[in-house]
Amino acid sequence: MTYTEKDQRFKRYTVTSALPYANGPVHIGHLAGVYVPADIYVRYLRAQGEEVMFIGGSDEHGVPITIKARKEGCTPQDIVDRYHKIIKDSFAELGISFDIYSRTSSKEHHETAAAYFKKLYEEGKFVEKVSQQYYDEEAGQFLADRYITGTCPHCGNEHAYGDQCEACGTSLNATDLINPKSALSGSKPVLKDTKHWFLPLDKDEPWLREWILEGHKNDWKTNVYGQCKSWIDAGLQPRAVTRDLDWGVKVPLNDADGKVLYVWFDAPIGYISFTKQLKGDDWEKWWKDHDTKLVHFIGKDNIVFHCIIFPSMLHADGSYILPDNVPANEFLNLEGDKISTSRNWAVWLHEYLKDFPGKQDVLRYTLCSNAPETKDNDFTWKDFQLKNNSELVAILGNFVNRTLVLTHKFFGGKVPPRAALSDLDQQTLAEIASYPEKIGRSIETYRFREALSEMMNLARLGNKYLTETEPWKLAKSDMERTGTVLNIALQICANLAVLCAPFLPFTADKMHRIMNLRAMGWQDAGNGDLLMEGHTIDQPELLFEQIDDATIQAQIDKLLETKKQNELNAWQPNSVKPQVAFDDFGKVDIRVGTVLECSKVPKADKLLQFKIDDGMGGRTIVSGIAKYYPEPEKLVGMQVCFIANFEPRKLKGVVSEGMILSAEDKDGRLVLISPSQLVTSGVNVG
Ligand code: B3M
Ligand code: ZN
Repeated sequence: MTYTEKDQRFKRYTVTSALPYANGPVHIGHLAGVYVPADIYVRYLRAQGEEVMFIGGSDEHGVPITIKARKEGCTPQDIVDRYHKIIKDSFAELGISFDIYSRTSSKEHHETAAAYFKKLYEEGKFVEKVSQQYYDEEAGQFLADRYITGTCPHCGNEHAYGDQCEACGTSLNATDLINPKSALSGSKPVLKDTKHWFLPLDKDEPWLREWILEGHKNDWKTNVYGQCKSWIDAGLQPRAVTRDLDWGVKVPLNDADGKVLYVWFDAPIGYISFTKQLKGDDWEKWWKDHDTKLVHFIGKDNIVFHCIIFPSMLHADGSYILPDNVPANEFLNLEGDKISTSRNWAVWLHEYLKDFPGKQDVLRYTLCSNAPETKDNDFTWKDFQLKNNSELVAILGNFVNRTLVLTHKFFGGKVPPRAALSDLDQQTLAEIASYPEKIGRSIETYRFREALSEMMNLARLGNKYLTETEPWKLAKSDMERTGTVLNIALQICANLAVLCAPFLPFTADKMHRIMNLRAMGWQDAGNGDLLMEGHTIDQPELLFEQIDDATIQAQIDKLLETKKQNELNAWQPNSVKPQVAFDDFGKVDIRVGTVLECSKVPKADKLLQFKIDDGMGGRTIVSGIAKYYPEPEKLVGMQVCFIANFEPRKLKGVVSEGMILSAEDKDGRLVLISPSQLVTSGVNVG
């Protein structure tokens, strides 16, 4: 029984989650935005006894995958095979309970997507247009925008892409670039005619306006509704659904060699083709019956595709239902910075699972309680630790553990009988009854943070009840009353086992096991009689454990290392100083000398003191490179370059007669410059 009136109309639920690109692993941003809320939703519906299908899979087409393959010198298939496996396995380990997790490179998907296109083509639903696009004559192929680089007309960055300049953030057309160059061969691309098929979205505007702007004004999230409104108000344009590319679903027409379906045309059809793989001949009711509720879980960057373009594709076919809701989330940041696959600024799910074995629910909890439902949000490791230690351990874990330990201590692990009820007992039992609906309503309206915090409120209620009744003290004087209190506390535990399951499935399983609970549905919860008198409870085990500072610091250090690495990767040579005349250069007297002695300058961490054979009787030079040469005596015999006519300077009491030359590497390290062969001490450099 669902709680919102509207949902009573529906007999079954088709729930999809965005298909992640198989060009990298999944990170916490994907999880918080899409997969954790989707999984909570479907687990809840299943607990309600609803008929649900939860679809997931990898999006294995698109230009980023072909680019990655080129970079790594392997095939696109190699790339998607690698990441599909990592993604699929890590989702399974986190307990994301897909009914199917498939992939768009599968034969079934190619057939379904091609047939979908063919039907619309035959019914005249596309418009054909010839346009000019860049072509690489050496490589013999048309170039996707990302395969063209050139100078940005706005900021002069010489490495702008055909779709965007990453230096100034402007989005570009490939033809805007100055001096365009093909990333395939390096040659200058030429413009050439090419034919493509377009979905005439401009014609869809009237029904989209009515369906979304009027029909879903009140039930779609404001961020989703707002994006749709601004797209529609700006006027929709025909959209190409084919591309000149050799990786993807081939366009199923005779005159379409070298063309594939645009990745955003084929990927959402994946939801349908995976349904066919899962349900066989029975698939259609999941997509065509009007008593099926279709819900797409996505991130905000996918809103237009799921609210406007895919619905237009479904509408063009004519036999499909449209999504009832698209509860898109905003973005999750990491430690105050945008999550980025290319900058490796992320917490990767498969790495988390390795670093925190058995702690799937801690991540699920943190991501849900911090989910970017209405605005971008930040994940920090300190907050993760706090949520674990002060909420999961201190509230939920502590309540359940206290109750089970006391039951063992005073009643041998058997549920004690309930005697006369106090006002507080009655009030507490009445409150338990209100939770299934409170939590359920929030989940049904996609307010998962609120739902989770309600669930935790039930654990708080339990703690408060124990604090007020103090059964550990009661046991000294009134065993009957102690039994009543623990009976009620145990009922709360059993209710929590049911109500926490959508959020914390591993914990729920553990609680079921320890308390020997039968399988229960949502309707069973809210009841103060889940555990009968005399029912046996196994030995308690801790549900959660503290996460210490060192563990958290290790994760923070890993991110700091990434940050450092990114800075190094972004290194660029300094710009060249203003020109100098030959005569000016000639004023500097650079020579080669041989190190005779080298030692640390006392009381100066940074300085080394050199005695140099300069061919003129020797001299002393002090240089600030001690940090990079921890064993200065080893430099004896080495030849170095130095400025011989540098003004003498006193450094920490030592007079330095010149300056030794070194190169500063991009990480700030100083490296001595030495001639490539031995030369006579004192000769000039120039
Ligand atoms: N692969 C984009 C993304 O991962 C895309 C989603 C497809 S859903 C049909 O953001
Ligand atoms: Zn630019």
